[in-house]
Amino acid sequence: MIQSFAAMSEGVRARDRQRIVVAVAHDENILLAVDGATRQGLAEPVLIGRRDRIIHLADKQGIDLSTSHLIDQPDDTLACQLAVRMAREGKADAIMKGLVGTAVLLKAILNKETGIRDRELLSHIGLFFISELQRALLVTDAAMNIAPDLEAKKHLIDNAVEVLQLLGLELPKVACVCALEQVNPAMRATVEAAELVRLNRQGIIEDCLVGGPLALDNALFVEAARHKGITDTVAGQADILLMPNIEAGNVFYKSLTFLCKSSGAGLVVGAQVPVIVTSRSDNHETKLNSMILALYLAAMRKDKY
Ligand code: COD
Repeated sequence: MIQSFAAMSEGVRARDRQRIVVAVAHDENILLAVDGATRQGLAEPVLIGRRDRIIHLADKQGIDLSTSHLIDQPDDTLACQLAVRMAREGKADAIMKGLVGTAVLLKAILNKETGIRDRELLSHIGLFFISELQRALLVTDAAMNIAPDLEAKKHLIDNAVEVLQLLGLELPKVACVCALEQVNPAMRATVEAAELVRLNRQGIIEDCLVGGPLALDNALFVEAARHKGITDTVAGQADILLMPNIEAGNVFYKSLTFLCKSSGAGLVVGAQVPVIVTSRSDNHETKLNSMILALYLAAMRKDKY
């Protein structure tokens, strides 16, 4: 399994330059992040948005746009639709959200006639390399599926497993994160966790080991699980944290990013190309990592399919 964003970046650089299309690109932070990726030889950017504003912001920051392709589209919704169309036509390998609400871009991606759905459900994954764990940790869903039911959770697991397999982990361990380790009918997440474990044992959820219900500490740390006498095969070894809902996923993602300063990336997966949906508050490193992860996954998918 690949062990860092630096290693992914090497992998991306070793291949033909891929295209990132930025929907609503007239934003200083986005242009700086894209410029970082371009200067590292990672991507060829297509910038869709207010052309005059993009040029003004680039001038202000000393950003060289000579290798970028600019498309003037002042309407945000149309800019998102164009980015999606480019991906559908094979003219873009990844999409990046610029100065536009996440839901506007996601709606363009989900559109039944003109969108780019690939798998049954699109979902958000956050990937972190955390030194205390000495392994990659994937968290889902922090930004797209608001209150996934059992069926949706099956798809969240499938999407997350595909990502870790593309990164080289054959049999990821999935922890269904809850507030405790026992099934409590008053806590829907614990009931669904037990059901997901059953579906995994029956072979309906494949290519991974599912455990739960597990509290966060027992999902991540062997010592914590041992201390409580938990025998779940995933306990202490989770590669994927399936969160009960978007609030839990989002709070955990942001705690890692802002409190722990972990090296992370965030993407929407399950579309024909990876979609980078970092928020304004994400730092430069998170934006760059997310581009690297998107391009690495796009390349691995091309090799696989
Ligand atoms: N994957 C595939 N299809 C989907 C998904 C999905 N994740 N979500 C909805 N669909 C399909 C539905 O089946 C339906 O056919 C169509 O899309 C419209 O469904 P709605 O009406 O439920 O969806 P929308 O368009 O109102 O909203 C979809 C969003 C993803 C925009 C919505 O779920 C949302 O706003 N999510 C939170 C996004 C957000 O604000 N994130 C920022 C927080 S960090």
